[in-house]
Amino acid sequence: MTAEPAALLTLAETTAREAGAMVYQRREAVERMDVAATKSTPTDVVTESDTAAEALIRDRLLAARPDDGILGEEDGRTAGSSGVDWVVDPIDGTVNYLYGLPHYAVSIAARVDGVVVAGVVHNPASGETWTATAGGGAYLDGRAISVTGCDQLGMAMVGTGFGYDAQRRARQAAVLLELVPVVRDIRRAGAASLDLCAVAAGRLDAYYERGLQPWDVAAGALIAEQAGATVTGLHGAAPGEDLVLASAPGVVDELRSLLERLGADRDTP
Ligand code: LIP
Repeated sequence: MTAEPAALLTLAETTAREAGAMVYQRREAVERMDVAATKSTPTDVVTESDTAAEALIRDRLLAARPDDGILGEEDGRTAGSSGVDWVVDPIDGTVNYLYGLPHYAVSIAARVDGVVVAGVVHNPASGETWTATAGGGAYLDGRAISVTGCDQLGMAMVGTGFGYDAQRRARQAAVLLELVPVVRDIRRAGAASLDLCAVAAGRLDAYYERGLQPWDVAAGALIAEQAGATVTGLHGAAPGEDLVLASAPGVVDELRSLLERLGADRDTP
């Protein structure tokens, strides 16, 4: 069975739109969404929509490609034999979804031998869909997108996010305190995949966050990279749970150095 990025993207996008329509309809049907379970802390929630969406996504992907693997936020890892696996966040921005804030996304990435080659991030509330394939550029609703030309940190609009653990949040706030005076402004929108797409589309000049999981990042990082962003970690590390930084090239070095100096990839000073 083919592992062509374009074919993988078509399957991912069709699946993301179907799952997105379901979670959107479920949210719009109620005034208040129930919490079905919690994970790392009482504020780290799962709704029935998260689990239903991941079940639908798994069903569609494996019906089309039964030998593929899947790594999903809610149901973990399913091994495959094809060399292709899918990295799935059924609802990224779950707390936004819980509160009815229209800023959440279905994020699906395809990896071939562990390398992301296609990604889709779909916001069912806005209808916006970001896509990319490795080497094929990045698109918002089919229109090519690119990062900003920002080359002064003092003019940079920087996105970030916070973990669910109180000690980590205190540390993240301390880093933010140092950052606020030296950048244009800060945005905290609540969905990593959409923050990465915001960098890709020039709606942010940069975004950084500590504590993200592969399903938060896989599709959005490809989209950002294909739009011209540098996506990296600190101290020469690859982007990962320690820290993900996605930035317009003109400010990445200065911002990375500052985040390194502030210890943004640590939970202690
Ligand atoms: C969320 C991320 C967000 C982060 C939240 C949470 P979830 O993912 O997208 O950037 O700040 O703490 O991790 O839990 O909604 O899939």
